[in-house]
This record gives sequence, C-alpha cells and structure tokens, in this order.
Amino acid sequence: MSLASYIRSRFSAEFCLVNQKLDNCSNDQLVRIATDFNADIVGLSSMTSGAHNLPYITEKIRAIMPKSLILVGGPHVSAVGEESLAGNVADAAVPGEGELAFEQIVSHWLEGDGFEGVPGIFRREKDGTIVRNPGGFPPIKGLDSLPPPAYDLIDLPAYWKQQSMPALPFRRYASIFSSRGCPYRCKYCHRIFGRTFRAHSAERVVDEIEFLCKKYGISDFEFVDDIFNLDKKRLFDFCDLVHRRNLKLKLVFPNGVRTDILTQQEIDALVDAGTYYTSFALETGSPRLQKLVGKNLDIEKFVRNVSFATRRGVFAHGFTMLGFPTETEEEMQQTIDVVCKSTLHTCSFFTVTPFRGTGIYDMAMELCPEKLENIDYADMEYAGISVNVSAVPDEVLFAYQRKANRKFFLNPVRLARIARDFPQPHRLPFYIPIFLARALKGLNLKKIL
Ligand code: B12
Ligand code: SF4
Repeated sequence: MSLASYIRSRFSAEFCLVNQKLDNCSNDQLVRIATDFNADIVGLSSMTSGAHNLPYITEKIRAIMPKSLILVGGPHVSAVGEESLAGNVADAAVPGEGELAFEQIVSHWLEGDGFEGVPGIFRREKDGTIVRNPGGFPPIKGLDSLPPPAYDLIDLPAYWKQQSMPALPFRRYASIFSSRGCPYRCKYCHRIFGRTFRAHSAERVVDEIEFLCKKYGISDFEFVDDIFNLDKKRLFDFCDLVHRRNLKLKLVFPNGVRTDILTQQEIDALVDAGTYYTSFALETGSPRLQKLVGKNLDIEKFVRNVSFATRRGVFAHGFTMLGFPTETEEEMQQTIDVVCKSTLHTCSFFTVTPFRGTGIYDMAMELCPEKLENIDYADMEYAGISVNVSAVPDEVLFAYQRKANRKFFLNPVRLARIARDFPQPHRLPFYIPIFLARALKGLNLKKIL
C-alpha cells in the first residue's frame, strides 16, 4: 500500500494488490490474477516464511508473460540479499525501504534501460550472474512527504474476520505503521528500516486515523511500529491531538513498546488516549542474556511499567523467548520467574528462531552449525518452528516451555484478572479454554521439573 501510493504520486499507474494470506490465495490463483491484470510489473513482497513460493510463482509468470518485469522485495530480500534471486527467475530484488528504489526502477523501465544505475539493488547480468549495484538510497527522512497508504487497494473489512495477533480478539480495526527504523541492536532482529528512527508527525498519524474512522466507521487501531514510544514528544503530541480532535479511540500495541523507557506519565497519556491492550517484550529474564543478545532491557523497569499499565486497566501480553544460544536451565527459570511475578495477563513463550541475516544466526552458526542446516522456515506461524540452539537438550528446553505455561497460566489470581480485564468479555468462553489448555499442557510433564 505504501509503495503503490508512492508510485501513483510519481507516475500514471494502475495497481492490483493481492494478499495471499488474507485471501487464502494459492500460487496458481495469484499467477492467474497477475496475468488477468496483464501486469507490466509484478512486485512480490516476501518474508522468509513465504520465500519458498518465489520459484514457482516467478517461473509461471515468466512463462505466461515473458515481457513482464518481476521484482522481489520485503523482509526476505533484506535478510538474505542476493540469495533472494537464486533459484527463481525474478529480474531484480530490492532490500530495505523500497519507495525510492522502486521509483528509479520504474523510471528506467519506462525508458527501456537496464537497472545498472539503481543503487543498492540486486539484479541479473545478461549471463545470469547475480550482482549488487554499489551504493544505496539514504533512509527517507521526512516520512510525511510520503502519501498515505493506498487503502483503496484493499478490502479492509476482510481483515476483521482474521485475528491480527494470537491474544487479540477479532474486531473492526485498522493497522497503523507510524515510524520506521530502530536504534536498538537486538541480535534476533532484522531492522528492515535501518537504525535511524524516523516518524510521521503526530498530525499526520491522527489525520490517517481520522480518515479511517470516517471512511470505515471504526475506532479501533493497532500500531505495528517497531518502537512507537522512542520519540516522547511525538507520543504526547499524538495523545493531545486525539483529545483535541475529540476522537474516542481504542488503541492497541500488539507489537509491543520498549517497556523500560516508558514513564508513568507516558502510560497515563496512552491510556487516556484510549489504549486498552499492549504487548510487553521481555524476551529473557536473564541479565546476562539481555547483554549477550543486545536487548539490554532494564528488567526491574519492565516489571514496574507493566504494573503501572495494568493498574490503569490495560490488558498486558508478554513476549518471551526460551532457547537463546548458550542459555542454561537457570536462565530459563529466570524468565519464568520474572513473568510470573509480573502483572502480565497473558504471555507467549516462543522458541528462539535464528533467522538468516541476524546476529543470533551468526552466534548459532558458530556454536551449532549442524542445527541450522535443516531449519524449515516455510509457512511458519508464530511458534511453528522448533529448533534448539541453547545449551540444554531439546527435551529440557521444551519441558521448560511447558513449565512456563503451567506456572504462568495455572494461577487463579491471573485467570481471575484475565476474566476481569479481557477486552471482549463475551468472547471469553472461547479464549479461557485456550489459556487453560496451555496451562494443562504444562501438567503433562513426564519429567517433573
Ligand atoms: C506487522 C508485522 C507482522 C504482522 C503482519 C504480517 C504480514 N503478513 O503482513 C503479523 C503479526 C501477522 C506478523 C507475523 C509474523 N512476522 Co512479522 N512483522 C510485522 C512488522 C512489525 C511490520 C510489517 C509492516 O507492515 N511494515 C510496514 C511496511 C511499509 O513495510 P514492508 O512491508 O517491509 O515494505 C517495505 C519494504 O520492505 C519494501 N518492500 C516490501 N515489499 C516489496 C516488494 C517490492 C517489489 C519492492 C520493490 C519493495 C518492497 O518497500 C516497502 C516500503 O518501504 C515487521 C517489522 C518491520 N519493521 O517491518 C515484522 C516482520 C516482517 N515479521 C517478521 C517475522 C519473523 C514474522 C513471523 C514469521 C513471526 C513468527 N515467528 O511467526 C510471522 C509470519 C507470519 C506470516 N506467515 O505472514 C520479521 C521478518 C523476517 C524475515 N526474514 O522474513 C520482521 C521483519 C520482524 C523483524 N524485525 O525481524 N508480522
Ligand atoms: S527494539 Fe525491536 S525493532 Fe529495535 S532492534 Fe530490538 S527487536 Fe528490533
């Protein structure tokens, strides 16, 4: 949607946007849509979890429309670089932020030129060799110069039938991506938009929200920024504007906020602006691992701020990972202890998954390369991958995950708080069994820890 609106602001172009996941659209259906549209340019956006589809899709499109230009972009290209062109027949791949590169590619294509002059992209030479062009585009500084995402290209209500995040109920909502880039250095993360934080102004964000409120009659918005709360002035400006424009919003931060830099005033402002659900990412309760993996979270502040938020009625979901390289049983226990003593309502205990192009992958490569050989990222969903790169055997890691669920969820006080604070009480009969199943799964331990 961002790319389409930007290109439409520069050229006369018609777009057809397909979300395979939303529409449960097979690769053959996708190819049919592209060929029925008679696309001059087919742009495929892919995460690593979808990259296994690229060879089939690109070959089919090439066979039916030999003249069309096929581009690949998105997180997978940023993660694996030139390899994103290996094994498929796309013409070029764009890593990182895509607007400026896409614009230049379209320009060269309209002129009938090659793409040698487009900085930083991957392309094929005539003999098929894959090369990376030198240089790269600077991060777009003034994000407000970008036009709003092309909402006309999607059927927003279709998203309301899907759950956006596991612990969030179905609802009529829209997602907002209001900033790009993050200065932190967590080794398990890709930082698709680089280290320089850039953000839309508070006015621009509220304008987009107001537009969506009017167009779709909704008031529920989720922010999927990497780090919405880095710019404190923008946070307060945003909350002030929500009040001044008299918007009655319901706000959610399912991706989380950087919890240890929050203040009580910021939490109050966010709650007063309508925040009712937030994820808080601890990842690990071990101070040693916090340093090792570059997150460097202040764990005490984490617990304190979760408590501030829940006292203000926010439903709090925790993110943790077990199985970091070199992680021991004691450190897994530290994570369990921190979340159990916190006032989080729900919590996910994921297995660390080393993604290509991240520091964690390099660490695991040094420690246990054999375990990385057969990771299958295809169609992965949340906890759908099980690889153990920690210092403990598989059965111990997975037993700690069960123990974590059991200890966390099998707590009458927590279950009562879930029942009291769950955002959509009428849907609780559907969710309580899920939380209980997690807790009871923990009871099936063969080995009592
Ligand atoms: C929202 C989000 C989700 C949502 C929605 C995902 C979706 N399918 O749309 C949910 C919660 C479902 C989700 C789930 C997962 N996610 Co997620 N998610 C994000 C998040 C936070 C924002 C994505 C977004 O909307 N960005 C805004 C738009 C504007 O950016 P963009 O799509 O990247 O597009 C820009 C460029 O990439 C480029 N571009 C993109 N496509 C194309 C195509 C062409 C042709 C061109 C030229 C350019 C181009 O130009 C665009 C504009 O600059 C990103 C982190 C991030 N900062 O991006 C992680 C991220 C994409 N997720 C990630 C992961 C790992 C996952 C999961 C696999 C987690 C898991 N273990 O299950 C699942 C996979 C689910 C699935 N199968 O789809 C990783 C991907 C890493 C990778 N190597 O693929 C990311 C990058 C997080 C990270 N920091 O590491 N995710
Ligand atoms: S704070 Fe979030 S976006 Fe920033 S580096 Fe860490 S995981 Fe990535």
